[in-house]
Amino acid sequence: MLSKKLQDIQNQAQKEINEATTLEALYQVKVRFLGKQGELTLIMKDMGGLSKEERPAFGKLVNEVKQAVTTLHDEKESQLARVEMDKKLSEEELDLTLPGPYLPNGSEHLIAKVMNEIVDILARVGFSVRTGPLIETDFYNFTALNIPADHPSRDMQDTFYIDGEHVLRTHTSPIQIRTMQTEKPPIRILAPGGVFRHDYDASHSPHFHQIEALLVDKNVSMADLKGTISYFIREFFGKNIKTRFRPSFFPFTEPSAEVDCSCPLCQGKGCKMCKHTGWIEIGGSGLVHPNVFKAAGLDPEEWQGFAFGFGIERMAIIKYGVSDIRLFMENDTRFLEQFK
Ligand code: 2NL
Repeated sequence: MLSKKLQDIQNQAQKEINEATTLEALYQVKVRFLGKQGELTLIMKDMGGLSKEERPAFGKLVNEVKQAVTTLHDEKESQLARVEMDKKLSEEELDLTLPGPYLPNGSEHLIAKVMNEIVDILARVGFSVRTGPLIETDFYNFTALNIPADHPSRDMQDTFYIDGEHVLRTHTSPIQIRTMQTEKPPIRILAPGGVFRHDYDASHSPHFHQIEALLVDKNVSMADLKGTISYFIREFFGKNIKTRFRPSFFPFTEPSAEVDCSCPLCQGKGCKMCKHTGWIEIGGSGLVHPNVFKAAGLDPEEWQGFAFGFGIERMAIIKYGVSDIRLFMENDTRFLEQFK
């Protein structure tokens, strides 16, 4: 009786395994025959009607049937898995050429862009970049630059003092003093970077940017200075922009000259930006003062040099028509993205 039932279960299991067409259907068959409540599990508990002697042989038989059904199931399972995977591969398509999700890109800050433009132009005539600390000593920021003890730029009103000895650098000239101390002439360097002055209104920021150039060699004259700056202005603003030098005074240069360019906005005809003069002041320049050479450890009888300095914000405003210096520090992406 019981072995007839076992035979029926095996036949039924084999039939259902053969007929299963999906992995899900096959799984239901497995649960029904081989699961914890499955027919081949429960039949073991039906052995009560058998004698003690008959039980081991029947148990063995059940295990053989279980094994046979399991083998059959496993073969069918791997066959169905292959079929389903083939179906998936032929139906689903992954288009690797589709664009990815939109991620906004950052953009170079206009100050960095203008700095890089200036560096690139002067690199073509032999200048290379040096940098230095933002916190400087009184010596590098003032004394070595021939700025006297009672000079107004040393005043607490103009300079951020860290302590009696240290300041936030008010220009990038200290970089050049340090370079003259550590490198042998000839020297052709650019000193770009942030500088700090105690000054804040519509047209002044306490933190702004400068680039200075220094050349030290033998037989350097104002002609070299004028030629280099005129070349730079033509390359930076355009071939039609003229350069003009006006006598001036800086403690660290002698002679000194202010640098103007013909107004790139109105081509010199006169407009609001150049205050109807046709000219715009863009920086200062001069031949290195002998006292500066001495402070940096160079003999002014042996070496001459020229230096000049420009404000980056001012150059950017003139070239790109920026209306307000505060835009440079606000980091409003609507402003920044315009200079990609
Ligand atoms: C300006 C004026 C200038 C210099 C910077 C300099 C540096 C050394 C020696 C001599 Cl180490 N001079 N720098 C010279 C003349 C003018 O900048 O109006 N900048 C925005």
